[in-house]
Amino acid sequence: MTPTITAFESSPDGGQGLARDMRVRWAFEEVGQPYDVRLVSFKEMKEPAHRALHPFGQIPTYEEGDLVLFESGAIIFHIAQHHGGLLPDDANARARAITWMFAALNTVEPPIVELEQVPYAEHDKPWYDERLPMIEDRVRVRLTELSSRLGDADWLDGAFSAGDLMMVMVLRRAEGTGLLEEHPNLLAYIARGEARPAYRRAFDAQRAVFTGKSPMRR
Ligand SMILES: N[C@@H](CCC(=O)N[C@@H](CS)C(=O)NCC(=O)O)C(=O)O
Repeated sequence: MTPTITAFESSPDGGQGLARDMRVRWAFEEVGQPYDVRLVSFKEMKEPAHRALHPFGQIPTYEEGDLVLFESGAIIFHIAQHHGGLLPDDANARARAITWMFAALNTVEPPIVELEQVPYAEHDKPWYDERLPMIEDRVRVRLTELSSRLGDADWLDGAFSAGDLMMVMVLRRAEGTGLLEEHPNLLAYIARGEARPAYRRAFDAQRAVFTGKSPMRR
């Protein structure tokens, strides 16, 4: 059965691959699993029919037969568990790759998302000028730590895994802040991820939604 995911009908980033369906699309492309996409408007995301799939009224969701999932991490983990190519066979290496998925989502992504949100949500608040550099520093610390661990390796733990897929996607959200530029190895890491044919196919498919060329538009 072909799984169906949900994605923005109209994305705030205009199709730059930042909306979180991009991660799921990339995972599908890496493992060679075809998928369908149902586009949802912001209004539809908050309506009961979508909330039945996603309690927080967000994208992406995943439907396959009776199974409904939300949270990009859970969806990618599910895809990786059921297909070869995203998690190593060796049990310990597999556990470490899963650890990197969690690290991307729980440790690296939160300060980056905060840095994204503060400028538009709090720019008119009296604390803004003090708070912004504090959040930048939090991101800087995480990037420095990650950069130090990555060193001159291609990927975080041996071969490319779902952990790298998630980390590259999370780091991409920091593009434009100037903070990634402090770590040439992280820039090269992101570029390696973006150069993967599966990434390109996923990016082009998401972008096509916004250029009106998507065959999957509904
Ligand atoms: N932790 C969730 C975050 C999902 C999320 O923030 N989705 C965004 C799009 S990238 C969304 O639906 N935003 C609209 C909203 O929250 O109203 C995941 O990883 O799937």
